[in-house]
Amino acid sequence: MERARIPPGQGVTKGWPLLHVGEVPSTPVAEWRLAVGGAVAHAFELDWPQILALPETELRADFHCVTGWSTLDNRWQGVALAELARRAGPEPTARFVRFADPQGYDTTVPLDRALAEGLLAHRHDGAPLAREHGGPLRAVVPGLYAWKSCKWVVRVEFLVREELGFWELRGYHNGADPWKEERLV
Ligand SMILES: Nc1nc2c(c(=O)[nH]1)N[C@H]1C(S)=C(S)[C@@H](COP(=O)(O)O)O[C@H]1N2
Ligand SMILES: [Mo]
Repeated sequence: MERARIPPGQGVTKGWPLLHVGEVPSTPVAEWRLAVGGAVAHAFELDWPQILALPETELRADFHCVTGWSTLDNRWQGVALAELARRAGPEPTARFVRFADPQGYDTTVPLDRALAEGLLAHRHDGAPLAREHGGPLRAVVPGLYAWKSCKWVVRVEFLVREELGFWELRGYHNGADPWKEERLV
C-alpha cells in the first residue's frame, strides 16, 4: 500500500505559520558567522560570503510541526550538511549533529539522517529566507518534526553522544519521527 502523504495527526495548513521561542535575531547578514566543530578533524568558521560560495543544493520537502500543521512542497536552497561534513571531517565515533541558534535554542539529529537529507537553507523558493522563518540560515531536516529544523543557525556541532535540545529537555521525543508520532515522551 502506498504511504499516506500526510503523517498521522497532521493537517495541511494554508500559508506558512511562524513558530519560535525568543526574538528574531537582528544580526546583520554581513556579521553572520557559522561555526562548524565538535568531534571533527578540522573545525572552521565561515562568514556570509563564504557560506554563499559553497556548492548549493535544492531540497523539496514537506514540513510537519508537532502542534499539528503541515506545509507541503517547500523548496529550500542552501548548503548540504554533507558538504560541511566533507570539509570538517567528522571523527569516526561521531553519531549526532547539533544545530544551535544565538539565543540558546538547539536540537540534535542523528548524523546519518543529517548527512542523507540535512540542509542549511539560506533561500526558500529562490528568494533569500525571511528572517522570521530562520533567515539568513536555518537547518532543514525534512524527515523529522519541524522543531528539529533549527532557525538562525550559528553553530553546527558533531557529537559522539546524543544530547537533548531545547524542546527535548522539555518533554519532546528525541526521535521526532512524524510517521511514528514521536511527539512527547
Ligand atoms: N532557533 C529556533 N528554531 C526553531 C524554533 C525555535 O523556537 N527557535 N522552533 C521550531 C519549531 S517548533 C517549528 S514548528 C519551526 C517553525 O518554523 P517556521 O516558523 O519557519 O514555520 O521552527 C523550529 N525551529
Ligand atoms: Mo513546531
